[in-house]
Amino acid sequence: MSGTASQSALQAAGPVAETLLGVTGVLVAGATLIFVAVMALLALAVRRRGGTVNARWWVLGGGLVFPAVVLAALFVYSQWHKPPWRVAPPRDALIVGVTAHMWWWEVRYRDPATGAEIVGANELRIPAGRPVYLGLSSADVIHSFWVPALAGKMDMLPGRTQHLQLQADRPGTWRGQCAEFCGEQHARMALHVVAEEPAVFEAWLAAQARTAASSPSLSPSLSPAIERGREAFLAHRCNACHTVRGVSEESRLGPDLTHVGSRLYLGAGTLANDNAGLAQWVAHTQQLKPGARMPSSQARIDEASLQSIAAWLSQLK
Ligand code: HEC
Ligand SMILES: [Cu+2]
Repeated sequence: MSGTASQSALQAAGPVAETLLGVTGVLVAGATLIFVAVMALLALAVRRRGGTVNARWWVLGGGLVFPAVVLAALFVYSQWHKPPWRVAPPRDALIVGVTAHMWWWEVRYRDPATGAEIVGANELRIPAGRPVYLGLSSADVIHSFWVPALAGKMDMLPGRTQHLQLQADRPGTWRGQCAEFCGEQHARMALHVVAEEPAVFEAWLAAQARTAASSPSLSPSLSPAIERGREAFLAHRCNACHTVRGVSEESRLGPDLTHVGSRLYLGAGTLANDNAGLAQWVAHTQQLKPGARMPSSQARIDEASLQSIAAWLSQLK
């Protein structure tokens, strides 16, 4: 799937992005027309020999009346075609909270059944065809939310909640990227939006609401190798920064790992999520994403424990 997720505002995949694309088209076409007209007048003026022009008419007409008319028309047009920037969410919208961290995204849903919070990271799953209303904030510096194919751009500010509406018309995967320089790993702060048929999305959300599938009370039949992974995770204090619901106390310094195995990528788009990727990430965090706020474990954790941690994490679907 990597590499196929579009990150282009020119391939709009939902009504909000289509509106923005339409406005952009009108602005670019208008600016091109005016530019060509001015260049044509310039060419005429350069070639012209002698004669007089009514300077007053040109200055008033071209410098005042024309821009005033064009800008007024554009103002009315852009107000008419504004994306939905409302304070309250539309009635049928799915509401999701997204908090930016240096350099990853925390994503929060409400369990429709219980009202409990469901926390994920770096991936926004949404139902196709339904508006999604985002509450955007930051845990540290200023970041910016931008998934060009689905919506406009919105800054994410510490201590403040901003809103953005987005919608995908069809199932698919799109890539987004932090759009405000936020430090060393700003470039490796990608977010993937996965839109699914509403029924598939509901089933996914219900699965995310459950605690870790490998909680011993839920599945006593874990293979010993995977069970060792859970023990090593706790023994090496990974839970000081990571929540795995049903396994350890809550901590929000790093991404929630309760269902880490169900995500496409690790480290906010840094590498594909599979068994090998997980082992690599945990061993060589600082080589893969220098400065990321997680230590490399290569020197502290023996190879067998690393492999079992990776095996345990990857089956947390
Ligand atoms: C000091 C806090 C801290 C500790 C300790 C820590 N991590 Fe992390 N971890 C983080 C942060 C922060 C990130 C996000 C890094 C980024 O993408 O910039 C992260 C990311 C991850 C990810 C990728 C999650 C995703 O969805 O992208 C995995 C998997 C992970 N850590 C596993 C572990 C394991 C296993 C251990 C123990 C060996 C561990 N971590 C110890 C802070 C920590
Ligand atoms: Cu950034």
